[in-house]
Amino acid sequence: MLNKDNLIYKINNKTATVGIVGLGYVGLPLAVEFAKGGYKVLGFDIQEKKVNMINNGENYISDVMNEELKFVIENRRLKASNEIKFLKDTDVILICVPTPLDKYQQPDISYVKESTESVGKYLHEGMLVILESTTYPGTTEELVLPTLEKMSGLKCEKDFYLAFSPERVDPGNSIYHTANTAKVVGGVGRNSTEIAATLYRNVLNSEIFEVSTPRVAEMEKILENTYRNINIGLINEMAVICNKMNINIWEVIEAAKTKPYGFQAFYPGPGLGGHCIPLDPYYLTWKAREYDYHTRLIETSGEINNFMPQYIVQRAASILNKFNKALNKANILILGIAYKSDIDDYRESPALKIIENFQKQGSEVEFYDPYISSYMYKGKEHYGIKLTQEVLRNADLVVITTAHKKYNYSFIQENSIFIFDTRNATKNVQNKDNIELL
Ligand code: SAJ
Repeated sequence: MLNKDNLIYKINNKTATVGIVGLGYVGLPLAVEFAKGGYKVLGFDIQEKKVNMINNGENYISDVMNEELKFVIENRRLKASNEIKFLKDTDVILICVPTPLDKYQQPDISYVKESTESVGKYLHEGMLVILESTTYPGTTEELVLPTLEKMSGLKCEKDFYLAFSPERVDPGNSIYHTANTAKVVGGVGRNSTEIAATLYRNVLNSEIFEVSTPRVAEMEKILENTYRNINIGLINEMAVICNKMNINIWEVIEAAKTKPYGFQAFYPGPGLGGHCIPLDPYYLTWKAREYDYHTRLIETSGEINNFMPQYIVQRAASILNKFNKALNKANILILGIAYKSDIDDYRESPALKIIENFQKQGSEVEFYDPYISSYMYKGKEHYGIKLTQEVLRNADLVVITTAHKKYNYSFIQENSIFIFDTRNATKNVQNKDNIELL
């Protein structure tokens, strides 16, 4: 077991060089953690702009502390490159590339495939490879393993080691981050699991939970995010029903939360954003077809969540009706582009679809988001405006789509004709006469 003992030795005495492929919201925090933990880290990203920013100590991920990035760069613990050949100087490689869906809601596994092929080119004896990207159960053993063996001529579990360990980055979460969130690890064999677990135990101060195979680890990640997707779909459906029955869904949730067991609160909203929750379940839907199984619950939840942006505009239309106004030519002010509060990420944000739906009805739409001054949507750049008393007073309807803490909700309430609050963001505002909740 020379390779295994040798690699464990290098991991434990921190002489192993760690390679991170993909320096996004998962890869960069991981690179900084390993560098802080005393490892030499080589980060790879295809985007030269990111590579240059990192090497200049310029941070672009809000979950990474600026001074920590500067420290590891200045102390030469971390170096970024867009030259994949640097992988030959590594002992451990973590693949943290995107796993999006294509326009048919089918998994786009091309980033995983391409990065695996790049790793295969430089794979040498005694290396450990870990895939962290959320993906369908079976990816590691059916795609990554054969590609690495074929390209290198090496044998897994003998010459090199391979595991899957799902990332658990919750963008904007001030309590849980890379270093203190439990990590699940599933190796292709006992040796791979042991080595991968040893690696994470050397740098994270959280539980490292070992499972028997990569597909268990792949499936548990899909379960985590499908659980959220389904429960958000449920609460969105409850919100629609409660509105019809003139029941305040937000009060219902607060009441349900008094149950100390067996209930976790989810909240309705304008739709499902982000690059994980709306997408990951469809990796399972796609794979399940291979087993002649149709994931009805996932698809139904998706239909409900995808309906919400349209529903928001329907509700806005009925509010405007009360003022004898139509959507057509109405001035609509959207507060919030980000897919969730207090972050600057608008991937899959429902606000983008809501704006498009309003515009299709002839509304004049402006937006203000303290974190996002402009956004790209369907090839066009959309620019926000400054939030002033005049802008608020000119809006026939203000729609709160993201509950950023930075908004001054009293100022907004005092200066708006009417507000449709899809996030219960105005819960602490005293005067609610001109506010309607989702
Ligand atoms: N949302 C609701 N109601 C809720 C919760 C969320 O409408 O009760 C919406 C949010 O506004 C947002 C979307 O769902 O548009 C997704 O929000 P999220 O916080 O569930 O998802 P992400 O993508 O920001 O981060 C998640 C992580 N979130 C949490 O665990 C709280 C976690 O599921 C994963 O670690 C991460 O995605 C990932 O990378 O999979």
